[in-house]
Amino acid sequence: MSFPADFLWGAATSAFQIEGSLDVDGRGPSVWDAFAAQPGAVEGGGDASRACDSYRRWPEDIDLIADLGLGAYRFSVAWSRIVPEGRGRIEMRGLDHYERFVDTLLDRGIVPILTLNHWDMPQALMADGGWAGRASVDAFAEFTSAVADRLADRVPWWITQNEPWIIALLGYRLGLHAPGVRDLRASVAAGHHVLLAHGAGADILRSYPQVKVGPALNLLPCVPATPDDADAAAAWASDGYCNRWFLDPLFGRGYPDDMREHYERALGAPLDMIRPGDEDAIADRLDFLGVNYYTRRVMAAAEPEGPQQPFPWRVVGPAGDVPRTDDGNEIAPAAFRDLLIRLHREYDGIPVIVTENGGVFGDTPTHDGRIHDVRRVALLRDHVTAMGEAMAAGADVRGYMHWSLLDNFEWALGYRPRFGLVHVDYTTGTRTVKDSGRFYAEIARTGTVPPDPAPITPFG
Ligand code: IFM
Repeated sequence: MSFPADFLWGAATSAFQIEGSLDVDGRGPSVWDAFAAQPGAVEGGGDASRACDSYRRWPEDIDLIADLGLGAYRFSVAWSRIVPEGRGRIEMRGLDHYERFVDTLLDRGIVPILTLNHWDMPQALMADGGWAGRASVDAFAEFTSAVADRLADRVPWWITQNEPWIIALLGYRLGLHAPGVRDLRASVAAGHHVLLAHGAGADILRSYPQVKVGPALNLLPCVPATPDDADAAAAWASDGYCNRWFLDPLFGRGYPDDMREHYERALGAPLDMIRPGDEDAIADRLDFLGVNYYTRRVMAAAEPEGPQQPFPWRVVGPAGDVPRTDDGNEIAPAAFRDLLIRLHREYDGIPVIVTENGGVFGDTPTHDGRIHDVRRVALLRDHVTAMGEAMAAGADVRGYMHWSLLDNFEWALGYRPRFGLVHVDYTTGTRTVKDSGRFYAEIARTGTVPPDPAPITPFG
């Protein structure tokens, strides 16, 4: 199996998860600053005030990317470094920072893939309800314009929104992420405004002819737990909840009726936050689709049980002893292959960039000072192979960004889950390339998957 010569091999991070330096260069507070400060919100009580210290150590991070031979890097621009008060004043020191960063990537031959909203909305926008309020759409457009004015002449790939479903679910329905809201109606509104903001941002970005724009969706193949018709119906319904609710309007089909009915039943009210014309303002504004893939969902039919469980389905997880990451996710590369083929067939042959894929493996340095994360090597091998199979079946995949370049701040789970190709010692900030990083470097160098995990050679 060999990949096209111009295939983008890269790695991904986001600003809040790696940068630290939260009070530097005029940055304003974000919703995650406020959320992480609440007792019990983040496992281990950690916050992101230092994280990987990448706001200061970014030249070292770019050296790492270059040494790994990666051709692309997906990063995000911290919204509250650019618009500290959420509206109005633009902070030039923030723009200057990202301009230096992008120019250095380009000097090193690394293609920048820029994410605008990776969850760190300015806290000031909570006065209007954050994403649950419609004013968020205009605020996002202001942010997009400011960043585009400075960088659209040299950044080719733009991601408007990262994982709208997770923002709606964890941020506004379950309260497990910032801003910690627990309200189904607010969560539907938030998801809708995130999509509307994608539309508004895409309209701005598409006025720059060389730019390609898309959202990054975390997509979860939903499979029935048993051959029963009821479980098959639950799997399809759950697909409406996590996948089609976002895919269909983005591709000009409007919100799917089946899921709209589930929401209206659960809320006992029409979805009047979706106004006439909104679906048109979301539709057909993507040059590519960013796909974040981690695992699949195994689904069974269930009785709705009130606000905590308002829908007639539940996740039961896979039966038996399946391979799992250290956070319990099933490792399911075949579902990844099938997802990419499905997107190609059902969504107009859309070009895809795999904007995230990875897993939690807690390996740390052993006596030889190295990190032998053999399970991440296997995950990489199996998912890259699955992606190659999907491409052989016709899927138009243009790039693969492993999540993540670095171990980093994993939101409400703090620093325990390690996703990196590169280990970070959080006390000293020292970066050490893991065996998986070397293995991935070999994939990127050759455009093929080595038959066996890593011909390991000393690095650097
Ligand atoms: O760390 C996150 C990232 O910010 C969004 N996608 C999933 C990753 C792993 O949980």
